[in-house]
Amino acid sequence: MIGSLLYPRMTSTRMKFSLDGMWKFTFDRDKTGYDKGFEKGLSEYEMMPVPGSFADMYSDPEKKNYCGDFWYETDFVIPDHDDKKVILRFGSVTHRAVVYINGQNIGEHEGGFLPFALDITDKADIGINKLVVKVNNELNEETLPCGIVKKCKDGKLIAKPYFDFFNYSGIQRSVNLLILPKQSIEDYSVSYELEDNKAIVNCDVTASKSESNLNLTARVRLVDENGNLAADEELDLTSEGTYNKKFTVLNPILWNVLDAHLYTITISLTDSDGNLVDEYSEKIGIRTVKVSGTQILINDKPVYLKGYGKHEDFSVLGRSFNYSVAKRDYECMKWNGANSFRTSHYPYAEEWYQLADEEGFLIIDEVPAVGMMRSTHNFVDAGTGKYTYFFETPTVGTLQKNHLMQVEEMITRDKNHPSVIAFSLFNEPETTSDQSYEYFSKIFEAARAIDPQKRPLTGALEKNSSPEKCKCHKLLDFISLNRYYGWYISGGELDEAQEKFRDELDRWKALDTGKPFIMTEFGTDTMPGNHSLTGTMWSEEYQKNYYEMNFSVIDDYDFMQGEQVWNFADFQTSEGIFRVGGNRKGIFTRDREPKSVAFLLKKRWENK
Ligand code: CKU
Repeated sequence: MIGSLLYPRMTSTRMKFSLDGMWKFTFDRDKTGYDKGFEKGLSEYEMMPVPGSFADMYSDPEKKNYCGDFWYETDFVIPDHDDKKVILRFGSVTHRAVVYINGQNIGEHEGGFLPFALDITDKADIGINKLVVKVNNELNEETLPCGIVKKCKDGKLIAKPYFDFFNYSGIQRSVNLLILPKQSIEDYSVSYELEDNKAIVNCDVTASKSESNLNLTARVRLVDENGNLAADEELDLTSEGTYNKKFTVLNPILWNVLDAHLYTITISLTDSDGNLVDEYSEKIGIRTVKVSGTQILINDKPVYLKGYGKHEDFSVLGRSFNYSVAKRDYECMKWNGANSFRTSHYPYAEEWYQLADEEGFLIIDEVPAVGMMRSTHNFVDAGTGKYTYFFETPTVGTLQKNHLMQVEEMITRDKNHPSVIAFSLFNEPETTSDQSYEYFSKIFEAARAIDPQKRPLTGALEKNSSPEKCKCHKLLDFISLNRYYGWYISGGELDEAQEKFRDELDRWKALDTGKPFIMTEFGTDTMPGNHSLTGTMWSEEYQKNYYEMNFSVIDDYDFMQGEQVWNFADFQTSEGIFRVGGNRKGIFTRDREPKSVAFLLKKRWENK
């Protein structure tokens, strides 16, 4: 059971203290941390920012590429808090954490891109406490994302990801201390149906249980962006601690694509004397998402997705969240007429979704199920027909458990964001075996059951997942294709590439899936400033020619309902002969300046 994943917020009943700052930090190369009593406090350390990705702090490659155990420590203060409970909430720790307070193990978490909250009420003292976190960033075939670790002769570990982004790790998102009422709001969800001039809102609330077991009343209040009260309803108790109400909002101001309108929702719990016990407030948007035939509908109107596959990636910051970078990214995306992005290849920091809610951006929210093909160069191998029997491995059951857990955590965390219009449950696994179908049908079934809004589910398919061989596309509500015709396939030969691309789309058409398709990846590595009148590969001209060709194909198929180019910006990867200072498929450079193709996209997207 996962604890409350509600975003940490102050309200009249809740206090929040940030633990961000410089923490003590040390690597633990020989894994002797416990022998040295590190869980009680670090005897050797340097200072490290939290949040932060340690890799980009260093000049020493051994430290930058460090793989294994490492430790963080900070002191924090718990103020006097009467009869309240104390929660420690990590935005994410990559890839796994064991947490100690004053030397005592208080909890663990697997997975590097989702939050976890630990109740430390009885495990910490009022006054100063010592918090130690043992982190590990190793990858294997049972973790999300997948990879392996190479052990060198001297015992050094090197991460070998089965994915194409740098294995940034550490405490990469904020850490907060929360002081909450003993009986508190654990979770809530909202879903919508639209009828003429009204929205039916279905609201569920879960309250935590406590020994006192007070008989609480739950209420929900909606206030629109102009400050008008749109609903004020008491919920019905459905079982101990769970409440529900379906109510109507008349003349709702709908949240829409690039036209965001938000309501403030306030959930409250009161006792039998009418005293406020807990209150939680945030912004939501009323809108529906459906797939109908080959169209994706927002508020029953078709939408064409224009935008990007992204990464959380920036120089020095690595994968840690920064408001200024996020603001800049939205400005770049709006500048060239994008309306959407996919959180390739993991759930991003929660603030990305809050900004999208405010901007009217559409997000395909992806779980970190990437690298489900046994290859450290699967971006190259994918096009070749190479097959690695990934889902035929006996340990796949453990991977599946992890996968299910992270799907549950992601949907629980992100379900109320109007910007989240779909969940992507995988990126480019091997999908041609019966085993892969069996594996993924469970994942899709679970996701469908968890999401209160029953949003469309998808997954990004690579080239081997052809219309003839892919066993998993039937699980998807819309089909997402990652295709590199003109780069990994027929690179430099755009005529041949075009033929092959058209041939594949014709074969999908012949299959008559009846579903919408979107391109979730297509692109070319491009060195900014590298120009070529003959349009050779890696030049800015080639990137433009490539996209022009791809667009001419996409435009000929009605079932194509979106295009998300790869990638928004250049990003850091593992080093290798295929990468020049990282992946260069950005439409923008890593410092967010446009390559020439950005203007081509602007022209197209502003008119599409
Ligand atoms: C991208 C088989 C293609 C995989 N796709 C995944 C993505 O993470 C990579 O960065 C390809 C690329 O640029 O190669």
